[in-house]
Amino acid sequence: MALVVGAGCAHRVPAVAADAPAPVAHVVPLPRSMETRPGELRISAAVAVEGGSAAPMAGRALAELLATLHIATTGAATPLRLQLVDDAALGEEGYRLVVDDAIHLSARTDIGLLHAVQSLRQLLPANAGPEYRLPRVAIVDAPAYRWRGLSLDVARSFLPVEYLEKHIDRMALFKLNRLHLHLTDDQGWRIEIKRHPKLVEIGGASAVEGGRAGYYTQEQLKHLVAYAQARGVTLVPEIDMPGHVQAALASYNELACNDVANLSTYSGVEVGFSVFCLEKPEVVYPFVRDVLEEVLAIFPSREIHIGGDEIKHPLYADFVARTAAMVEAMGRTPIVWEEGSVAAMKPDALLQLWNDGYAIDAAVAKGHPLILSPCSYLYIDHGNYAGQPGADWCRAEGVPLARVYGFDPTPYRTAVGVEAALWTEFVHTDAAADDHLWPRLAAVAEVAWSPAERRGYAGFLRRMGALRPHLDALGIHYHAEPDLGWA
Ligand code: TNX
Repeated sequence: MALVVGAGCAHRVPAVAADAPAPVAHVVPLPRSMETRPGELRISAAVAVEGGSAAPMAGRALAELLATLHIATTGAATPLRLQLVDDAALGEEGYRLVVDDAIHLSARTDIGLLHAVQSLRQLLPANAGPEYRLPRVAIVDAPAYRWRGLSLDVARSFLPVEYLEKHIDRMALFKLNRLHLHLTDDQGWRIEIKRHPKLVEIGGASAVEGGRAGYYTQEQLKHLVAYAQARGVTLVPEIDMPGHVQAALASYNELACNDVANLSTYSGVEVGFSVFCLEKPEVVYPFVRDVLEEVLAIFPSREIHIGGDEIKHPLYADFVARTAAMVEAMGRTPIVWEEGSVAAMKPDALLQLWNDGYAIDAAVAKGHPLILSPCSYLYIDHGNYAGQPGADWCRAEGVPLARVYGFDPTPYRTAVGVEAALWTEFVHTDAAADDHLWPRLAAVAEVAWSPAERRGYAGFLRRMGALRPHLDALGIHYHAEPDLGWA
């Protein structure tokens, strides 16, 4: 098979002059090692793909890349080889990408090759042209952390399936691999539960003031799971319990204690006022079991988030312990927000850190792996700059790009990774979500992927600046970041 640069591209750019300087390699997140050699590889006619069929995810991503650039697969061609190799040094997700007189991608796994394709995509222009010039490079790359994610609050304000699909593609370009969906909260319940249909009939119809209501059917979520899986992204569902449950209480009043609940839906922005009636275990636990069974049947993720934040209740630790044990008994691993460290859980249960000042020693002593989301670095519901309307409770100066980039996960020895969070009390449209997510999420990707000792903000800005056309090609309404000269 060979690829030919397709005809019919509407906006052809003139071919590059023979004496033009060699192209520069711009890759975000920064690879573990990258050697640049003199010269370039010009692809003026075609590339011939070998080995794509052994790696379905990488093969699909490559086919999509070539289609975007109008590169076909017939005719005389530059070889492009995908190869699965048994090289333990690369680990699960690592890869090599070499450009000499051909393009060589190799990895131990399909995921590794997929990452190689994403790097290749960044080395190439974002848009179709008459020919392509690749820098001659030798990249050897592997992630620092296995968990590189974003928590997206679709409960306060709903985000449609089409947005999530686009968002998954964007995450994949930066090798982010966990999309944590915060599916339930006081203001909305977004996941269809067939045994309890009122959750979406009532809870799905509410939202934060000014936000969007709505919910996902199980069919839609299964589709999304498969869509993400094909792109190397795992969807991690969160059912936030036993607090943050007003939407559930409004749907099924019996989940509340008679004397404490205000049983209407809620559209304010307060937290910490709602809780399941933990004094009625015969009502609460069968409900929790039903919900988890349906959630687990949709989401194959090994890790399942059960919430556990911002609630004070004498039976709180007991609830978290029982619910975590239920998840374990179902063959999965629970994740709980940091407050859950008071509960007796198996050591493999993950804790998600979110308060900067949280004392983690006790959690670490119990052996719980950590997902790092310290709010003053990674809460990107906070402004791109001081004074941007929205959340500012954690850091009055906002969480600008430089601040996100400055997060150093290395002191947290038991961390499995890094996850930014976009809460949506004040983020109500696709464009507003984009504005908060980009370019900050690219910095999150680099913090989670690249070795801390190799990173540097100036270099990040240079590489990220060069990738602006890639963000444009993906239709992202990113923030006009002054540090990147985009303002
Ligand atoms: C804290 S972080 C919350 C969320 C809010 C967010 C607003 C966490 C586990 N809980 O309920 O949306 O702050 O920034």
